[in-house]
Amino acid sequence: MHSQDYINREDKFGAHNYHPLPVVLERGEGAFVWDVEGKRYFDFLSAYSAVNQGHCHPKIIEALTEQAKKLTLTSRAFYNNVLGEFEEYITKYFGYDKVLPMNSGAEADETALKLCRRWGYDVKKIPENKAKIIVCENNFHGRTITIISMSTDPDSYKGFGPYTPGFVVVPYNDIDALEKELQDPNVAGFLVEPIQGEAGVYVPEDGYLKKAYELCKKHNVLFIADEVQTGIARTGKLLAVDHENVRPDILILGKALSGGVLPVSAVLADDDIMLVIKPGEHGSTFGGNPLSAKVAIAALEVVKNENLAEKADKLGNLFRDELKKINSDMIKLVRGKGLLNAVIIEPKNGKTAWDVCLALKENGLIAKPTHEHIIRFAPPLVISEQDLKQAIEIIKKTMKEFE
Ligand code: IF1
Repeated sequence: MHSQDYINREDKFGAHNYHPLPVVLERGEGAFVWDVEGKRYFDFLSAYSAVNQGHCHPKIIEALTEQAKKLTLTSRAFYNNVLGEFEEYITKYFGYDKVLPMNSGAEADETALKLCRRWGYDVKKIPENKAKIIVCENNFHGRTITIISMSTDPDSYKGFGPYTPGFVVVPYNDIDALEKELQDPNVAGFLVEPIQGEAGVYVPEDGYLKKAYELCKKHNVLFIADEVQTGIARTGKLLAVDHENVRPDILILGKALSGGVLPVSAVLADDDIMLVIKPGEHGSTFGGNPLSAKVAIAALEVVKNENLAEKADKLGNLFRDELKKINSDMIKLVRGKGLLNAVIIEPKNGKTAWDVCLALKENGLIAKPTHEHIIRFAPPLVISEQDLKQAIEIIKKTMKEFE
C-alpha cells in the first residue's frame, strides 16, 4: 500500500473531524518520523507538544513494556502498588500537596473546573450554582461541551449548544479587563493558558501572569494554569508560569506528561483545594492506572535527566534568531518561547500557510498551520543543535521557493 491508499481508507471508514497534512507516518524516533514510503521528516509539531521527550523514548517505552507485563489497570475501586509512587513523585516534582490523575487534557481541565466551582461553594461561600470562572478570548482547553462553552472560536462551539453557563470572557493579556471582572464576589477562578497555543503561540507581555495571579489573590479567586501544551519544559522552563515565578492554585498537565506514549493528564493543588472533592464525587476508569503511572514517572525523569527545559530555552533562542533572519515577504512575524514557536504567514500570489506546509513536507519537515495563517513550529525538545540547524535550512530553502 502507498500513502494514498492509507488516506483513502481513513477517508472511507473514519470520521472527517480532521484535515491532516497528506503524509502517512509509520515510525518515530527522537525528533524524526518516517512515512510509509520510508521518507524521513523532522517532526515540527510533536503531536501538539505531547512528544517533548522525542518519539518512542527508550526509557519511557521500557517503563511501558515492563509494567504492561504485570498490571495495566485496576480501576480506583482498589489500591495498587504503583499509583502512590506516581502521586508522591509528581507532587514532589511540581511542589503540590496532592494530584488528581486523569487521562486527556480536556478531562484534566474539566476536573479543574469542578474543583474550582466546589471550592467556590464550600470555601469562598459563593451561593449554590452562582459560581463564575473567568476565561480568556481565543482560549483552547479541549473539546467537551463545557470546555467549548468557554470558547470564543466558532469552529469549536458552533452547532454544539446549549452551552454550560458560568463563564466570563476577558481579552487575553489585559490586566484591566481582568481586574474589572474580579470585582464580582461570585467569581471562583481564572483559567488561563500561560501562552495561548492554539491561538497561534500568543505570548503575553512580561508580568501579565504575575499581575493576574496577584489580582486573583487579592480577590480570593483561584488562579488556574492550563499547562497541557506549555508545560513539561516546552517553553524553556519546567512550566511556562515559571518564567514569572507564579505558582498556580490549580495546575493542569497533560500531553508530554506521558511523553506521547499514552494519554496521561493530571491536576495538582494543595489540600485546602483538592480535598473539597470527597470519595465518589469525581473519577475515571483509567485515571491513574498503573501503566500510565509508570510511564509518567519515566517521562518526567527524562525531562530532568536530559535537561530538556534548558535545551528548549537555548535552542528556542537559536531558532527564533535564525528565522527572523529569513528575508521573505511571506514571514510577517516570528514569536514564541523556548521550543514553542509560530510564524505568521502573509499569503502571497494565492499561496497560504497550508501551501508552505506542503512544501516543507516535500523538503522533509512536517508542521501544520493553525487558524489559516499561522504555522506552529514545535520540535521534540530532544532535537540536537545540529539537527535543528538542518531543519532551519529546510525552512529557509522552502521559503525561497515562494519568492
Ligand atoms: C485537537 C488544538 C493544540 C490544549 C490545551 C487542553 C487541551 C489542549 C492548552 C486538551 C489540546 C490539542 C487538541 C487537538 C489539537 C491540539 C491543539 F489545536 F486543538 F488547540 F495543541 F493547540 N489544553 N490541544 O492545547 O487536551 O483533551 O486534547 O488531551 O483537538 O485538535 P486533550
